[in-house]
Amino acid sequence: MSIPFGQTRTRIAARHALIAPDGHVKSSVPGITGAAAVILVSEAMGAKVAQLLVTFESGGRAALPAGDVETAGYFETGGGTLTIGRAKQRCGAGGFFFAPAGSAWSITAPRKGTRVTLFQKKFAPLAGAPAPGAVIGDAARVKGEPFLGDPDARLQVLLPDVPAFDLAMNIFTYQPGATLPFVETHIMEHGLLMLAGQGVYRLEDSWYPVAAGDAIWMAPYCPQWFVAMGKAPASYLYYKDVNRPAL
Ligand code: UGY
Ligand code: MN
Repeated sequence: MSIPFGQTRTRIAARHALIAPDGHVKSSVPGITGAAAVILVSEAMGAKVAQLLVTFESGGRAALPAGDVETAGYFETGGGTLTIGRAKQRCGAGGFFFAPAGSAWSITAPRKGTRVTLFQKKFAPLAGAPAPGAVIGDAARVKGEPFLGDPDARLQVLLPDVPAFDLAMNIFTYQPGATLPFVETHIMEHGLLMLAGQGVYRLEDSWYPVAAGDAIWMAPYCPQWFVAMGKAPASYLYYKDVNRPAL
């Protein structure tokens, strides 16, 4: 959509960012072909995580080599064949995966228009903990638990919350009017994609209207709060770094 007079809801601040879809620009990403890849969050804005939105054409592919980077991915729409090391599985919308550092992975034979979000970070090993294994799953099979006792704000934890994993990928779904129960301020960083619905996100001392398709970055200690608005539930996919010592 073209917006007159150079307006956008996008806002890039030092400690948080809101990236609205109207400003998306494709990047050439090594290993990703036949697809539009938009790097929504990266080290270039001060983040320690990268968040990519990849929209595949038919015949497109993503084939990433083994290295010190780990990847958590989520199929927002469409589907494709996911391979992580020796594991291979067809994923549809709602499919998710974790490819550990040291494992090559690929998405092949995607349906045209398949949208996949990738969160990538350098793996932080933990002495005494095993290396995390590959995960392939379906969000439809992960129960949403009430968040801090609120049945109208439900959290799906997609990856194992054990010391081996230094990142989490979750889906938060709010009924209209439901909120984060307080303004969170924490050491964990977030990358986030609005999947459905709309609401208002507080980031530091600014309040932003947000809707499906918007991406958000929250630096460590960025005060954050959300209220779902409108007549349909709002949900977002998000990343956070977890399970590592403070120093
Ligand atoms: O897991 C979280 O920190 C989550 N409650 N934060 C958020 O939704 N902004
Ligand atoms: Mn949080």
